[in-house]
Amino acid sequence: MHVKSVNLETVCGVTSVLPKNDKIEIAFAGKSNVGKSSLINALMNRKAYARTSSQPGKTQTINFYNINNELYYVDLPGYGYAKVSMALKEKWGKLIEKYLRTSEQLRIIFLLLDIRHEPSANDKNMYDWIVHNGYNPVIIATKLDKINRSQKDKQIKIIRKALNTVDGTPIIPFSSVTKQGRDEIMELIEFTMRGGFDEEYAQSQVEQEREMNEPQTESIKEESVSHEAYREEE
Ligand SMILES: Nc1nc2c(ncn2[C@@H]2O[C@H](COP(=O)(O)OP(=O)(O)OP(=O)(O)O)[C@@H](O)[C@H]2O)c(=O)[nH]1
Ligand SMILES: [Mg+2]
Repeated sequence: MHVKSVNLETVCGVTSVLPKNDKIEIAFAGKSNVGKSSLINALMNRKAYARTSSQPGKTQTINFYNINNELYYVDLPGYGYAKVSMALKEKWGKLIEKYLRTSEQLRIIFLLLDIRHEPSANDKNMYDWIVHNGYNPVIIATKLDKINRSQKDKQIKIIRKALNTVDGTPIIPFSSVTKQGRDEIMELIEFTMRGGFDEEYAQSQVEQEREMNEPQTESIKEESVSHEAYREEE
């Protein structure tokens, strides 16, 4: 998708009325400071259109970014922000939940997790909520640039285990610094815009996961097969 226009169209605080949009919505959920606004900037090809901060609790409203008049990216306030009073936390929680429950255009909820850390109880609750409410869960493991390449698979396994992910849950490692993972996320968004985050996609994820868990010799065999195919094409 070529990004032609972006517009922060609606900003909702705890007392606002949520918009009734007529284009599909894609929401970004996750703990405060995990990188939701940074990911949205990367997807919009903008450096700082969505406000980011090294201080947790930057996004305190639900922000609807209209992209090309085709869809919305919905930036949610982060949960687990310690410096906010219990009363305000509760209000934010209610606002987020109200949005997730009542939006008629919401197609995917991306759940963002820091690739370096084991998911928290809040992350687990969010993941379970997504699954139980019939959404296809998609996890984005952020800040990939902060770990060594050799640690990646191990961290993904830790996340899978802690969340007890259902079959077909993709975990896409992403870095807003190197933009690694951006194309894969974009592909998924385009797939959703065409109307289908369907069984076929879920199945391809199950297969990918299985391949990852297969002993090394298998993947070497596969590599040589694809090499063959490549040669034939030449
Ligand atoms: N190294 C690195 N830093 C990142 C990455 N993504 C986000 N950050 C940094 O992490 C901090 C928080 O990023 P935000 O995008 O504001 O996080 P958020 O999830 O929107 O946070 P809230 O609005 O508080 O909920 C900022 O200092 C970002 O620059 C990443 O992939 N790699
Ligand atoms: Mg933010």
